[in-house]
Amino acid sequence: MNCRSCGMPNLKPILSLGNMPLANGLLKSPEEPEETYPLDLVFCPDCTLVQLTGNVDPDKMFKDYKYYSSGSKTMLKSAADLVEKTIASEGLNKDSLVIEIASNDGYLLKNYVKAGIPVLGIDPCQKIAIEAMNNGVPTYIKYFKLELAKDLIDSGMHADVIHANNIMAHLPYLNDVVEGISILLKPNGIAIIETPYVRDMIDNCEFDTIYHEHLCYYSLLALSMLFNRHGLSVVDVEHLSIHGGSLRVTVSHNAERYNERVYTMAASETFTLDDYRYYEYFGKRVEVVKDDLSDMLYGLKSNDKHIVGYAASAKGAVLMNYCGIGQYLDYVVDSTPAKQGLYTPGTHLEICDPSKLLETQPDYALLLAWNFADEIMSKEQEYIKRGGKFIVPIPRVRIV
Ligand code: DWN
Repeated sequence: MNCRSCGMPNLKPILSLGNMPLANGLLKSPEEPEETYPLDLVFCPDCTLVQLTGNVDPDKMFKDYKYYSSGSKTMLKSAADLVEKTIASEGLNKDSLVIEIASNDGYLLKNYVKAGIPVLGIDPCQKIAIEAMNNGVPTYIKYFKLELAKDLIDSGMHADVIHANNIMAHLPYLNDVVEGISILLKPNGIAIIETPYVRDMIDNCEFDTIYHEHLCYYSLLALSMLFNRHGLSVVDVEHLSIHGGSLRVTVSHNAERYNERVYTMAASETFTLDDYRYYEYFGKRVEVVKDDLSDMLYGLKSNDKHIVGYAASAKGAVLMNYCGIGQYLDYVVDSTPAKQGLYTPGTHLEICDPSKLLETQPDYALLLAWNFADEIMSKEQEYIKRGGKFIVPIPRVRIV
């Protein structure tokens, strides 16, 4: 296999998680047959892109997607703040156009609609796109590709702003999408890309964010080389805490918009994230988390404690399957109506409404969406008051 970004053939192994079911492949019944696929992470020494070796058919993962971005107040607030900042910085108005790739349920674009700014959402999942249209966000039910970008241009569209939140990691045809962004953007337009940051994944041992949807794991250097290849410059960068640590990069054809923060972060990545040795021992640290977590849950179960999973997240599926801890959990709770009544991939645990937590009052809740720990624990004060405790697995296993 060659690098997904630069095409070079020198990929080096980082970590193999073995054969895994699809992390969002929720089952209608525990008996439903499910496919597993290899999950192998490699590093490209030529462009520093960390990536998976194999591809799974995108339709299997995204056509019946059950992840609603509006499911988290943290996400909604982050999106609203970004829109407010962008309207001001770009001087957007009724003659502008904002496009979002993987616009989900309209969680971000609805803020532009409220401000009277024309938008277009693009998302391949019909059910979620209908939710967006009900939010007043016009949405094309398609995958964003170069071909679609050309059709939009032929119909007279050029974008002042393109948003791409948590999608750059998911693309098997990287260069095709970035070329589409490049031709669709106005000369002084900007694309704002948010994607989990590979430095946080490695430093905080966030191995559960490695799953088949996430084909690529970006450093600023890798993103810069990818966008430069298509005539776009990274002109600004922010390091966000969302989703366990993300980069928000701004790219433009107009390199004069350059912010010194880009140089500072790129310098901090040199001789670290561009060096294979930085990734070489990640696997060994993952084994420590795996052993600590399974030892802790085994010990609690041996003392007749009851433990449940909190959040039927994609990362939770990887954590439970890789650490072999599904056997210690009674069930999983999740606030997403579309997930309730289904079963977790690989571990086949029933997904229930969070109200079940107070009904059965388990001794422990393993936080499978640890990136939303504050939001979730603030919601479950009653469970905690009654003596319930949360186990947070990443970056190190601890009871809070
Ligand atoms: O890239 C992706 C990341 C950004 O989000 C997608 N591939 C899929 C998804 O991954 P994930 O499922 O690991 O993401 P989350 O956002 O950590 O999972 C949140 C889950 O937690 C949802 O199923 C909803 C649930 N939840 C809950 O039950 N109660 C979330 C909150 C905030 C809550 O209060």
